Amino acid sequence: MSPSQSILAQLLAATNVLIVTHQDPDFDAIGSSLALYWALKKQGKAPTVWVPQVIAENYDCLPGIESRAIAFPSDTKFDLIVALDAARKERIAEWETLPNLPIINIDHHQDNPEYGDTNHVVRISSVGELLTELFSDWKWPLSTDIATCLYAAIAFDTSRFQYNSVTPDTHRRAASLLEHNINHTRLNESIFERKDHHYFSIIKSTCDNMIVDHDYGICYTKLTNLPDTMGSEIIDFIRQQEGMAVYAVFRTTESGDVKVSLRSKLNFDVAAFAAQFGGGGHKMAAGIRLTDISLDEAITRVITALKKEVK
Ligand SMILES: [Mn+2]
Repeated sequence: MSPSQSILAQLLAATNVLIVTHQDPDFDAIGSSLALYWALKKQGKAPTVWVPQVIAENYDCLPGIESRAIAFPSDTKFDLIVALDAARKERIAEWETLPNLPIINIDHHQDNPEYGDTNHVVRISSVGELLTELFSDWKWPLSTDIATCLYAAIAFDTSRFQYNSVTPDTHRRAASLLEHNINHTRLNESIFERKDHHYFSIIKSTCDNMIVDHDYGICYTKLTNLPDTMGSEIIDFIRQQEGMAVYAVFRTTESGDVKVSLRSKLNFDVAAFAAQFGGGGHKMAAGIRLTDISLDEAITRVITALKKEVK
């Protein structure tokens, strides 16, 4: 049986389905979770989306966001867990709390070790796009709510359809979502254009600390107080600098670690590069976490290694 049909059979056999996603969830994580929530409800199931973290106000554009469980719903006896957009089991928010049940792992990170009991890991723009394909495979009808959540997930993970993960099928699937009377203009505005004063002060620090190395084609910056949810926004901001091969954002975390976000524009494989520091991700987008190191030491180590690789 294909993973798609096996997942369908398990979902149809279950009643109480627990939907989980990665820590510091983004619009692909939450949008996909809520899309599956609405789709399962349509099938007569009792799904629960568990997001044990504070999420920003602009997520209120996603229908069903208020129905998520914040505390673990320990009074429900679940049949099945579906993990969405979580590259590793340890990336699932509060994964130690999960009951011992079969896990269906639906993801699009190329370094996903297939930790689930059933795995559907596909190289595709977003989990939102992957679910759009699965629902169509299963002949599950869409609704405005489902389509809104899926569209938000795809628009976010492709940064409004600009990444090279976007294929003709991505647009065909997004088009099928637009058939369901969704307000994509308002959705995009809510996802991308509700920045506050704090955002612009971070942009200012980003510019003040930015190094553009034309000899190596490396552009990077450092930040000390960047909220986790803004990681991708800052790297997307600096990648607008022309003529670079690799972009990096170095930042300290609350626990004192240093997180490095990497993006590639030419053919440089940042996932392979990140692996030498224990990091991972996609060819064009990857990350590293370094412990017991200062921000400036981390920059020296990573940039020195990067210079050896890019040339
Ligand atoms: Mn994703």
